[in-house]
Amino acid sequence: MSTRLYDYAPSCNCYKVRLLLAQLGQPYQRVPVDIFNGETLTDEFARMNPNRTTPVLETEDGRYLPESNAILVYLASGTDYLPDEPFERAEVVRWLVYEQTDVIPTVGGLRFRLLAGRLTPSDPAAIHRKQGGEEVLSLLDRHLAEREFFVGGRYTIADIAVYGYTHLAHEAGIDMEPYPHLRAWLDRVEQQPGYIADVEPYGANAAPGAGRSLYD
Ligand SMILES: N[C@@H](CCC(=O)N[C@@H](CS)C(=O)NCC(=O)O)C(=O)O
Repeated sequence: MSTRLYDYAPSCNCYKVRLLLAQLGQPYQRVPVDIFNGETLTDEFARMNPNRTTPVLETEDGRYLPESNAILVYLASGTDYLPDEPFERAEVVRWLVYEQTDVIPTVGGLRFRLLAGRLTPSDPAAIHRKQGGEEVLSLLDRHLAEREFFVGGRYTIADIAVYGYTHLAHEAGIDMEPYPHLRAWLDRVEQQPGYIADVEPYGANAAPGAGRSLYD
């Protein structure tokens, strides 16, 4: 059996996994899941991931692994994308956690809600998420002022995880001009061997009330 990725093309959480798989040169079967067509709400999907989110990786031996950053750790183990040295490895985990707790709710959550017509830029909830996003991008910019990459001076899954949503922060209406170190790092990531950029636009069924998903 080949590795399978249960995947929603407009999701940057799914993109992070596609990016690493491309950079590893690892063959896999991509299984599209239309999350706004109720496809994560089935019993079959819940058996793979009771939390009903994409991405989910199905390993060659038939095990299911949800959570994008857990999938990055699994795929990167034993490669240059995940350091062996305990402190560096822990620093990678630090950024994987920060990406989930701080980058996604602000930059990622705002991008989705604006592009899918669930918020307008002047909504208080959008303004709140935008302020949070700007604080997050400032912190990332300060970290990168003295470093080429997030951990250990080289490209790792910490960079892949943070890149996922930050490279599309402009789609959340965030001006990237104040973050020169972050912009230089985005360019460095885009120069890495095997780099791909294949996030697709949200479909019409992502609009409120247009489809069936966890968000409706
Ligand atoms: N912490 C999870 C978040 C995954 C997540 O929220 N996925 C969204 C797409 S970005 C999803 O599949 N939602 C399912 C639905 O709305 O039905 C991860 O990093 O994998």
